[in-house]
Amino acid sequence: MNLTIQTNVTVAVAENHLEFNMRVKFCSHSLTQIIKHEKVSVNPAWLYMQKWYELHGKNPNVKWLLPGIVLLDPMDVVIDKIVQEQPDILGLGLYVWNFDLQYHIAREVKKQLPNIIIICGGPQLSVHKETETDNQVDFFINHPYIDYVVYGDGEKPFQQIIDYHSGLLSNKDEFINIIENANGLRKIYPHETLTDELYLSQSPYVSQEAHMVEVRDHLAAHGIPFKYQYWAIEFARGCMYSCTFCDWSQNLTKKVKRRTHNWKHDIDLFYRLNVAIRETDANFGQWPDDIKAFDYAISLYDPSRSFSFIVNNTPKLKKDVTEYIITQNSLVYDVPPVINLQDADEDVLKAIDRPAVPWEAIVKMTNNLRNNLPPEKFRKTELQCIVGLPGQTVDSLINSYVKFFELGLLRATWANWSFLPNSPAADPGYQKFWGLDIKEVYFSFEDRVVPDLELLYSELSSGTNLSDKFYKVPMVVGHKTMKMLDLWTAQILEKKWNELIGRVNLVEKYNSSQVRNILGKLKIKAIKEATAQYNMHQPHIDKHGIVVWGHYHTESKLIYKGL
Ligand code: B12
Ligand code: SF4
Repeated sequence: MNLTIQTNVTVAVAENHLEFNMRVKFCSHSLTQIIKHEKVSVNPAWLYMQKWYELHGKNPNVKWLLPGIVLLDPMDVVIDKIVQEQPDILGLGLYVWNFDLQYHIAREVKKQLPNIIIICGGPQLSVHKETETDNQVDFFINHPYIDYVVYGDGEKPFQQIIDYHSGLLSNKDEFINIIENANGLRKIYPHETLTDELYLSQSPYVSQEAHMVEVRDHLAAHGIPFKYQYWAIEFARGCMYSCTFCDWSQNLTKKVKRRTHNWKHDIDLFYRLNVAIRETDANFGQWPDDIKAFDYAISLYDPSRSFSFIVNNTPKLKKDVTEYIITQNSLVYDVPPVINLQDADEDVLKAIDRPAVPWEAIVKMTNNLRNNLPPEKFRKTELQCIVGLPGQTVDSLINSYVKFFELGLLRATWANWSFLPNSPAADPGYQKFWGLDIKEVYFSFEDRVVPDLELLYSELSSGTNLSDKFYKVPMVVGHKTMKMLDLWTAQILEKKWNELIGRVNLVEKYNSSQVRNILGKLKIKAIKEATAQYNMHQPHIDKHGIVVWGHYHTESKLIYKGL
């Protein structure tokens, strides 16, 4: 019996190899599932690569294997499954949250399939950079299992590499956006921004519906039902601004390129697929057509189905459009209104080169939201900010909380500043000016027992594979106006504030000077707690040069997910 199955499998693989002389696997690998978020974002890069290849590729016998969207299994299983699929080319997308895991996959797959061509692309790679501080000269010495790195737009270079290794491109003279591993040295090919009108005039989705159904059903069969699948959709690529913490388009261009095909066909397709969509755009709503697409999606919305189009990234300087989108998101889709601010302090906003929006415009928008939304929806409004930005202090954050309170808003989320190697802040002059302290920070996927903190630091820093338990993010953990202890204080203050607003209705009971007093008291408690934690972690941080971002409870030996 076993023998028969074995024989059939072998025959099937052999037939595939005859039919398809190039088997290509593309993995963007989101971590969302491991972190147990309910929503899983489906990165569309695989569809864009395939669509470009359909238009410009030379090999008619490419077999596109099922893309890796989410890490659905433990790492060894993920690797085994890729090896069993026997790809000729493996493309891996590297982001700040997964780069280490992607390197691990590449290394292990190459060991087992030595002839495979491994290509890495995505925003977390800066191998094309040639500044003296970037440490990229040795990239291929450190990562000998990678054959090519792609920077910037990936569609054309990916096609070129497939064609070259299919024997259908005689040389590499026309290569763009590629860095080749030339026996450990970097061979850097020129940069080009994608401007191909044919590609931009065609839907990247419509001709690939069958493959999308396959991926959707695969995710559903692996515990991600349709309603938790958020498929990313692109209307325009690029951002005209240069906020220093951000690396939109890997900072290679500030030009915005709009897709020109009829978006209605895309929306209809996602409606048929019955999955939610989200934009990949930086400033969705900048163009009147965006609003038409948003409204069209709303016209199709049926709360009993999984399709929706909740927009997150609104145009920075068009507050009327932002207000419209936030209002509709809340009224139609019943999600909390979200205002993306980064900070309320003008000096901080200047230090991060944020496009200037006068505070009065935020006040006006908030007043309109208050007037147009039912009170229970308005109360849920959330201000999205970043903690650890240059110019911030614990007191400046308290000022921001008070400013938010004066708007009638209590809920603020402060994301950490993930350090992105292609962001303007990566400039050595900027780093030096602000004294940025950048470290590899480890987050645990869940609260877990750690008998010995030193052992944990030592295992993580020596590269012991704990990737199913911890993930790593390079982060700004301090700078000249906010040291690491202040940053920890700020995060604990946030936690205490959230506990408080969950219990007490501050807006009804207090005025702003009373709220400032309350925050002052929370700050004293936060400093005490942060100092105790910091003192415990600091010797290990100093010894190993990394940080474990979790509150450690000495009695229970539990390390918590956050501070
Ligand atoms: C959707 C999205 C999310 C979702 C889902 C993320 C996820 N885990 O999957 C949510 C909202 C959860 C999210 C959160 C965060 N995100 Co986000 N997010 C995006 C967004 C808007 C769209 C991603 C996408 O689908 N892009 C579309 C594809 C086609 O573009 P692409 O991925 O860049 O791929 C192109 C090229 O890079 C290249 N390419 C990519 N991979 C490969 C592979 C190969 C082999 C080749 C040849 C080429 C290639 O070719 C593609 C086509 O040209 C991007 C911005 C953007 N427009 O890309 C930010 C972005 C990816 N996020 C970013 C960041 C920083 C974050 C956060 C860390 C923010 C924070 N501090 O909390 C968190 C981390 C979340 C986590 N731990 O998972 C950064 C990442 C930068 C980096 N160096 O990695 C981006 C670029 C935005 C930015 N500049 O700030 N994010
Ligand atoms: S944060 Fe937003 S506005 Fe600023 S550069 Fe990035 S995408 Fe553009």
